[in-house]
Amino acid sequence: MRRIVAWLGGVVLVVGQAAWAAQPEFKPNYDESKVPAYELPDPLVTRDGRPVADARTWREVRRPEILELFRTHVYGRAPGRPAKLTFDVFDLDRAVELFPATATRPAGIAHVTRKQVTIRLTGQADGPSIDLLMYLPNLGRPVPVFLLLNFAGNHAVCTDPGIRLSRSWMRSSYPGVVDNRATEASRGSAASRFPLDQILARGYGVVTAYYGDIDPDFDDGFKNGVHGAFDRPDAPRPPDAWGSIAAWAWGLSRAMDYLETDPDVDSRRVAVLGHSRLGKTALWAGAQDERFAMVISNNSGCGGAALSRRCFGETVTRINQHFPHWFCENFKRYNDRESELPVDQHMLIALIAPRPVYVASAEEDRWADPKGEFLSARHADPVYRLLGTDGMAVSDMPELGQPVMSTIGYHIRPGKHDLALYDWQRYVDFADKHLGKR
Ligand code: GTR
Repeated sequence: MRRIVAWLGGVVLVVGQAAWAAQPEFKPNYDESKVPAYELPDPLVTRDGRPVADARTWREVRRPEILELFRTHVYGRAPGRPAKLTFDVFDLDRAVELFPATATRPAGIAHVTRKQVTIRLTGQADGPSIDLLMYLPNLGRPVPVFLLLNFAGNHAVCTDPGIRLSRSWMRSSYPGVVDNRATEASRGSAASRFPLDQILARGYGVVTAYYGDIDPDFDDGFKNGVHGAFDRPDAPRPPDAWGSIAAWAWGLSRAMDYLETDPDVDSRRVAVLGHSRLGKTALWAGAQDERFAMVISNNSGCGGAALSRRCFGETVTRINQHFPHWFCENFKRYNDRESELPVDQHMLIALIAPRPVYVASAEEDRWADPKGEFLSARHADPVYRLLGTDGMAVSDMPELGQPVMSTIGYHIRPGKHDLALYDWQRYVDFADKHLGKR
């Protein structure tokens, strides 16, 4: 674990695992004229220089090649589906009164289904597990859902006392968290990010899990969480071993393993979504796991939708220094050498093609580089078009509050880094358009 120990005239001294290192204080660039000139790797040219001119070459050669590059150089390599995965539905209530009826609310939405499921990753009661919380509209048929990890525990998404209080490690700075454990006082603390009534009234379910169930978000040398359970303790950690983002993404695939078994869910219409570091996670999960029919990145920034080569706001160096556990060790080779990366983040978006993908930015979230987020969506367009979709309908960044709803969707809204009601409303519009007819 690195710790800041002293400031000396703009130089931060940090204690690393083995040695002292001096790093200059990080000053983000927010000046468009100082963005370095850069050339992006072409998603439609193979590593050995062959053009990719048809869907088959994309599918059989270039897509696997790009996936492998992201595994090796950026996020690291996760194991597959564990052999002994089990699902325990420990709560099912088909008449939860989350939303008392009002004159304006559509009939039938007052009572919804709440379901909670423990996914045991090693099949053993004392092994790592993920608790899923599900709210589903009672429509008498399997419903499409939004699947997202949350930052503060399932019990934080609304005040429903039926939600199991998380027992996992949690950041003590969160409301109602004491000594890194949730208390009753933390119920509903993240409700603004979960406008459940609006989403369910439009016919979609919400499925969520606490990301710390999968891997606690601090640098512990990969001892806790799923790394501790699935890595070989005796072998040295390879430079392409999975970091925390890869672990969280892997956890989303395990949630999908469960959803495929649930008759209340239309598992062919699952949109995976995430905010910020969990937006990076949703993109990587959706890129790898084609069971996700739609992928949504909310303010995901560096290592998510934003192009690394622009070095605007948060950079590869800064993210690797500040969050040394998020990516694989190899990614650190590209600190201040973004131009040497064999990929950039437009290729992550391209891996999702031809499935609908939506990238969203916030005007004041300059740290995440809104323009870089737009551009990577834009530069995935040739792959989407090669695969027969309309790609991204615009070439220039749209104005605030002017959502683009082509197969590659995008918006930038006024305001701060957050998952806001406006964002959710656009995601439901996008799902109506692109998932509705399946
Ligand atoms: C920041 C980090 C971003 C973003 C954000 C979040 O500190 O620099 O990359 O992930 O956290 O997840 O809220």
